[in-house]
Amino acid sequence: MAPDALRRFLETRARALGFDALAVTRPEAVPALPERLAAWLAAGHHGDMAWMEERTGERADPARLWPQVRSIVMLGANAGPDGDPLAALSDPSRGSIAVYARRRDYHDVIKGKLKELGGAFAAKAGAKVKVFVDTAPVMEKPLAAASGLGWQGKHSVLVSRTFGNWLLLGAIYTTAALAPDEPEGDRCGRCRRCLDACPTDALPAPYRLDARRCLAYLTIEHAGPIPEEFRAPMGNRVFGCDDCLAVCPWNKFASAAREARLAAREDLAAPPLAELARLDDAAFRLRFAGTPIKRTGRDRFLRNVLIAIGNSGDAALAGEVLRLLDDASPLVRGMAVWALARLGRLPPVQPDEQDPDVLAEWAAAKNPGVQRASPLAGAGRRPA
Ligand code: B12
Ligand code: SF4
Ligand code: SF4
Repeated sequence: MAPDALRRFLETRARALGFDALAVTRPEAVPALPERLAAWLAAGHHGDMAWMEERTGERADPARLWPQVRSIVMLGANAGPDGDPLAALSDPSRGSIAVYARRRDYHDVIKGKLKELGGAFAAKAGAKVKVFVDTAPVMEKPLAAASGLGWQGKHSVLVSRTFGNWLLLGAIYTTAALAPDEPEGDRCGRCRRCLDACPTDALPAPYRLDARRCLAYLTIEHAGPIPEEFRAPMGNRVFGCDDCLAVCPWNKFASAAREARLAAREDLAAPPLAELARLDDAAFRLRFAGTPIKRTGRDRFLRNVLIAIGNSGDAALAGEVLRLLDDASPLVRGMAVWALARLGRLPPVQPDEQDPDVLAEWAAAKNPGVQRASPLAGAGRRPA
């Protein structure tokens, strides 16, 4: 089949499968990637995402991941919100969940579609394909930018002129030779709204994200207690963060997700914190089945919920927290101590606690004047 006809075939199939954007690039399109990834890792900006340190050669160079790859088809699925994505932040009695997580897990949805598209394309083109979404050692944003799907904004996320900040990405590597599209130029100009909107100064400079300070990382990827300096700025964000995305002026052309399987679940827009604090393991799995939230596990999620309750200023929520002082998870017990202290409801008697991290929370709660050493003191802060 002629390359033009193959391209048309891809576009038609992709659209029918629910993808909203498609463009093609070459594996060697971004020669600066190994250097940029190495600099990010050397600065420690990946925090404890040790998996980012593995297979860096393959991540930064598609031809090392798969020597036969000749073209890369980048795909975008619009997951745009149908209202103000930050609305939940103004109600401290409720949890705020990132837009991408208020729906079915995009990994499952997009992976299925990519396999179907890739399979049909392979058969038509007589070529081989490999499909990736998120978890493989592939740098999806710079490849998408090179293909012209958008550009990497100063917050590092891909911004599209049509879909704003809300495209989720997937990639098809193929042995077929397809004509590459033109990259999209950077349209950020002098704007710096995303840098200024970040509640934790996680963007120390344009195009540089220090994940250790990012609430998306701290609430989703980070396994242990959240360092104290980030707990108050977290507000009621219980899973992920959209602040830098939501303030971008390019969202003015964005629309709500059209693909039914990526439609937002109403009950995940702003769930009451009191309800979330009552989730045991089984109830957590039932409530978040099929969503990205399920993957953090109940204990990490409750950690976030307790911080949000501590920040709510609502002493009526203290009863929900008191029960959790003897939860089986030290992570949950520790944040229960912090939340109660912040609400001014810490009981005078400390339970028979043995865990060193929880004991440290008790000590800090009883001696609020004593400054705790931050594992990140000064890390990635924007110069004043
Ligand atoms: C690790 C990861 C995270 C980490 C680190 C984020 C990061 N910025 O790297 C954490 C957990 C913090 C995270 C958060 C989020 N993530 Co994430 N994440 C990834 C993942 C798995 C890898 C990203 C990566 O390679 N990082 C390494 C760094 C070095 O690469 P980079 O960000 O492209 O960095 C570039 C800049 O530093 C740039 N650079 C350096 N200097 C200069 C100078 C100039 C002038 C320029 C132009 C560039 C430049 O060069 C680097 C390479 O291009 C991708 C999926 C994938 N496999 O690609 C999803 C992915 C990036 N995440 C995604 C999403 C949706 C999010 C969140 C919005 C989720 C949320 N709402 O909570 C937030 C956004 C936070 C933010 N501002 O980035 C989407 C983004 C979709 C899009 N439109 O871009 C992706 C692509 C997943 C997907 N398949 O859709 N994520
Ligand atoms: S908010 Fe401004 S600087 Fe940030 S990505 Fe959007 S246009 Fe670029
Ligand atoms: S996701 Fe939130 S915390 Fe992370 S860089 Fe964006 S605004 Fe900052």
